[in-house]
Amino acid sequence: MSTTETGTFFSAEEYFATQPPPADLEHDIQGVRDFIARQAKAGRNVVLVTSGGTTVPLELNVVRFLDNFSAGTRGATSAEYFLQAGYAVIFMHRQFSLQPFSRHYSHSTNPFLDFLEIEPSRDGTTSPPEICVAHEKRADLLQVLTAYKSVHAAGTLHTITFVTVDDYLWLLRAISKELAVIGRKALYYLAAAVSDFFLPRQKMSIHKIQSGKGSLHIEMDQVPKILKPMVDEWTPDGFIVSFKLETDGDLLIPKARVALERYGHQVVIGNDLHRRKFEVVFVSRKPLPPLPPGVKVEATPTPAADYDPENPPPDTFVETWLRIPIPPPSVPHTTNQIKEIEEDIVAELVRRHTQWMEKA
Ligand code: PAZ
Repeated sequence: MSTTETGTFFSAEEYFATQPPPADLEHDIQGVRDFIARQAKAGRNVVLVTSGGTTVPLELNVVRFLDNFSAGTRGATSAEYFLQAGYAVIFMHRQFSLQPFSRHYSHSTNPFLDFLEIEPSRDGTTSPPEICVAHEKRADLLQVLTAYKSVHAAGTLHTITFVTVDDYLWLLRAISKELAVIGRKALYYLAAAVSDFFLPRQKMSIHKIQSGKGSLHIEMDQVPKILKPMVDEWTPDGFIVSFKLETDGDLLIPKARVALERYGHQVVIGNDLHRRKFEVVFVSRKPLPPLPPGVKVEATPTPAADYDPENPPPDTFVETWLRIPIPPPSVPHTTNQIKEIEEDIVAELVRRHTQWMEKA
């Protein structure tokens, strides 16, 4: 652990040595292990989709916590498209955030009860009234229900939940290590909004923080950058896609490049908070030119002495923008007929992952 003028920095190792795991970790991971074994036997690729926001509790007996805006739309929607593409999905999501299939009937945008109608009993007296699905809702519901039932029958979706940033990090490490057994067939789609700051257990108040002493000052530490050990140690052969959210669009590409350079994973998908449903940018390293026949690379080349990873040369990277038309406000977003950008994101990733496996 290093303490500087700007705060305390935990390495991933120090973090896991000092912050306790979630109580059900062993049990949850056994479920994941069994799921992966079944999918490996069936020869399927497996994607870990993380989705929704993490919380940062402020007290051990937690009353208050820091949260973020993510509803889990990106993750839940993408999971459906991965399933459609033949992947098995481990869906690791914030408790009570959106989930594949049921997301179409979220209580706030498309309440389930609005789908149902009461039909008076047919003979008018003896039998109770019947419940049926409103006629205009049937086509959409049938489509969602058919996909949902077939995924259940195939056993290709495994769901696991987190609440705090601690839960998230412990689960991510454990699942990555499990998925490492299928090597390049594992894809990681890290769409969850993970807090950059946390309050270590050792600094937390046991009981509810009391008011009456004026303003509240809490100093949080930085969450360790876990992509580095994920790439280097936990799952070195996996195809790892991280997301970067910014509110200043000009920062998207530079920050994505720095992340790729620092952590060495395969793709960063940049998205602007207000445009994320219609526009994303894929940032990746340019493929290296093919080596002459017979030449082998023995080790990763050492970077030049003046190389600054915080400021990598721009010609190392390639950016691909994906855009879909913005639907007019008159179109209700509760119908399945609207184009979702996740369809194109997933199609592009499946293409890249397939190439990556073929190269092996
Ligand atoms: O959950 P949602 O669909 O509302 O939002 C998705 C998102 C913006 C959280 C995701 O696309 C993303 O960028 N996740 C990473 C956020 C980050 O930079 O930590």
